Amino acid sequence: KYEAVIFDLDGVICHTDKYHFAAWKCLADKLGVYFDEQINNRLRGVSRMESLEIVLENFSGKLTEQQKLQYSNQKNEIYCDLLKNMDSSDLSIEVKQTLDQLRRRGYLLAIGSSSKNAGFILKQIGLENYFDAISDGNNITKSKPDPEVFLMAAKFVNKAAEMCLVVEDAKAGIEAARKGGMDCAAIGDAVNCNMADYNLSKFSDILGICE
Ligand code: B16
Ligand code: MG
Repeated sequence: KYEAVIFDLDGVICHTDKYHFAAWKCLADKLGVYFDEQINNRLRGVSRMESLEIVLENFSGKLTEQQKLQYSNQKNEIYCDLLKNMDSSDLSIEVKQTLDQLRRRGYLLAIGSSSKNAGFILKQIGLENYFDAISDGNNITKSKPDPEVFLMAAKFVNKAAEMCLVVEDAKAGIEAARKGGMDCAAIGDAVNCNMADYNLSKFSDILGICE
């Protein structure tokens, strides 16, 4: 049924949540804003600037656009420093073996991530040259739930939307896939929103869908 699989990166291929959390917490502490894991969960799949707006919901002061940009840059510097801790051990054997198996079965494999750091993360986990295409925060103007990032990924692998299966861990990502006319499989947190075509309890379950 499908010819390509488009994977979200953070929360699907690997887990950068704890680094996002640590970096936002650092910024929130500096601004004297309350921030916890629950708020961090709302940042999943959302762009950096939109994430900042969510972090600032508890901020009473007013910031100029330039200050917001400065703060989001500060967060990103802390985050990128933390990403240096990642290595090939952050890619699970299950994920790697499943990807290899999909490739053997003839599927094209792409990344569809909101992150502007996708290339760096893929390099850290040893997958920098692995995927047939990478669509990420650097080639889009609208972040998930807009379908742009997935439509670009489909374009990069030269497949129509109906031929692509999206794998996502965030509600914003499931919405994006649906708006783009793609079937989607939810994993992790996204299972709870009950909006996907398939719910995966583990990554290798994809092999049951893409036979
Ligand atoms: P950056 P994904 C998303 O990646 C993250 O889930 C989200 O928490 C983050 O704000 C966004 O990337 C932007 O990331 O600041 O690195 O550009 O899940 O779409 O792979
Ligand atoms: Mg994600």
